[in-house]
Amino acid sequence: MSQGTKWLHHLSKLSSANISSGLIEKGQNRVIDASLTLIRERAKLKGELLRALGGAKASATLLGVPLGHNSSFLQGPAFAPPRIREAIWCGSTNSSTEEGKELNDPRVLTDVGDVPIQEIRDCGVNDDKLMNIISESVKLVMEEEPLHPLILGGDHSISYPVVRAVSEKLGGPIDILHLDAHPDIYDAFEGNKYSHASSFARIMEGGYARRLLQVGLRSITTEGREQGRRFGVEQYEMRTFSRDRHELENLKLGEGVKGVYISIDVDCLDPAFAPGVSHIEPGGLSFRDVLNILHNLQANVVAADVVEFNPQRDTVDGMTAMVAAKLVRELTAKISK
Ligand SMILES: [Mn+2]
Repeated sequence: MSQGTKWLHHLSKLSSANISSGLIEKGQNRVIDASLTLIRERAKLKGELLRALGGAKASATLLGVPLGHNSSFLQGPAFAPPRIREAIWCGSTNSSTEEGKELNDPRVLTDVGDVPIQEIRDCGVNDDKLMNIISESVKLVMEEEPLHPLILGGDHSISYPVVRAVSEKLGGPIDILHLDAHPDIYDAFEGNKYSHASSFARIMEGGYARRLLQVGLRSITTEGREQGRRFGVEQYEMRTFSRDRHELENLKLGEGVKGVYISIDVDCLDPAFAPGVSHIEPGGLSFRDVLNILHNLQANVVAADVVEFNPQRDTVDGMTAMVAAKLVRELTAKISK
């Protein structure tokens, strides 16, 4: 039983004990306010410092969203953000990206911490509200020039509230490059509209994306293909990757829209490169395939996420944490200007 389900059990006991829902809701709202205040003030401080330093048009800003309960299988991605941060700054490597950006320059990379997902859920807050809190947190980062959100997941359900916030804040749809073994486009998976397997259905229904390119697919059902056609998704499957490679390694996105969002599910990679994921799916991209796609992409990348790293399935030496961290490092290079 998950932490959240346990609480719901307590909650039904409390309501049978005649504790008013008003009392519970008031307390929840105070916790939510306090949580958003910390993110708002950290973003404000980082924004002030970067504007005082000058010279940065866009700075990648880490925001962790440690949420794992919308996964249909394992919940380990809730523990990923601190492991990814640790790996970003691991002494075994230096602080340069491949094309020479310096990560220890705060104008390139900064951090506003995590949305306290588990603490908020511990207070019995439901998923409708939780998704709004995630969106609100992303908007708080975007309020502060030159901060651009770089989200550390979490399971893939978080991409829906994040993309919604980015699109609403920019005032129009964006183009999305989505790297994943799965299309995550079920109408509702196992009855959960917020499932990590349904986030891109919510994104497309909401009109937050003009183009959605899905790359790395190799676990796709009939419904996944039908939903893809219904929403006009450009689905690139691994079985034709050798044919599509040239096109995918020379993408130009975002013309005529507000910007480009990149969502990377770590399981887009072949499990040989990234074993620490919940859904092991052989036949995936190599790490260099992903870097070629990212490095050659011509686009104004306004925000991104790295999701579905599951530390509970990683090797003992944390190999997938380093892989997720390098994805974050190279996305930082893409976002920062
Ligand atoms: Mn996936």
